[in-house]
Amino acid sequence: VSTEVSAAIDRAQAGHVRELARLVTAIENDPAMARTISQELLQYPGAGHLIGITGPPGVGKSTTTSALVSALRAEGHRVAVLAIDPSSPFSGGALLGDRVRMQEHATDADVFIRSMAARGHLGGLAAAAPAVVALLQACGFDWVLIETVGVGQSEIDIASTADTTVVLLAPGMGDGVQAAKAGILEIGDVFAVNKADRDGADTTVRELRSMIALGNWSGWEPTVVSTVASRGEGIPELREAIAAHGAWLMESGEQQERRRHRIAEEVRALVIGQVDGAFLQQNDEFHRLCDQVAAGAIDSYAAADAMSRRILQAQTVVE
Ligand SMILES: Nc1nc2c(ncn2[C@@H]2O[C@H](COP(=O)(O)OP(=O)(O)O)[C@@H](O)[C@H]2O)c(=O)[nH]1
Ligand SMILES: [Mg+2]
Repeated sequence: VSTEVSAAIDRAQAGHVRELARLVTAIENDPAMARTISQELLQYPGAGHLIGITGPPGVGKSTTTSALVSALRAEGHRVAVLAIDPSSPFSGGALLGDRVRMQEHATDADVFIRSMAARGHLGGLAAAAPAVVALLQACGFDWVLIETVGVGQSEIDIASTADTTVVLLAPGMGDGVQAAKAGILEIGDVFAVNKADRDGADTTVRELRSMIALGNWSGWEPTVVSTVASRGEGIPELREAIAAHGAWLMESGEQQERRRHRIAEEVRALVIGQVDGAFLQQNDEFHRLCDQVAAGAIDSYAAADAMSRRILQAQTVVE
């Protein structure tokens, strides 16, 4: 298996797009393959810029992402886009819209666009996405943009483990106070108030800036830009803000910190996935213990202890 995977990675690195797509699918669906791919990728330590783009549905993430891709391509970079879709186990729906939004890049061999869902990966997206990023970086995409809908906590997590997290807001739908409530004020390195062609954009920008000014920032103080992504306006400023944050990451040593945080989140997700897998394997024992609790023979804590011991004793907890 390992030599096959190694050959597949070679082909993907040589620019074979369908092979790359197959490997991504394998990471999503096939735990054994994900494991082998991860081992093979050890020899290609990933390097590059990982940008998380998050915000509420409809705010313009895909449009902004597409515009950023154009800007990065103009600088000669190879760019991969991962659109994380937690809402549906199937591709389609909202992602169709994303595809339309990014169509202009469809024929560019130096742009790889892919949507992904957790599907069969026991560690969920939090484990699958970093593995895919490692693969993309090994295949020479020096910029990887991850678009996630900021609805569930796990999606915010994925975006916030990026090197630079860009949070998109739009006038009216996400003013400063709402942003603070939703907890996205803490995760943004750069805020883009998109749809600045609409009323209230200036107010949103002002509000965000004053909320940020109230914060006690020891390192990077988040920047706020305004954009009209659909017309490409403000994209150079957004690119500039991302570059400035990237420079700060390097100078401050925070780059390494973020990488460590990313690894910790990935490994944590893998462990949780392994425990979930062990649960599935020990399903009968699990229900037997629950029956005992129901019958009043043991209490829930004793059942949990017995289950934990069982899982830890199981020789292999994966696959
Ligand atoms: N008026 C206006 N519409 C925009 C702007 N940016 C994106 N849109 C539109 O907003 C809709 C949602 O955009 P999309 O990029 O799919 O949002 P996403 O769900 O966050 O990915 C689309 O119809 C876009 O054309 C903008 O700056 N101004
Ligand atoms: Mg989108």
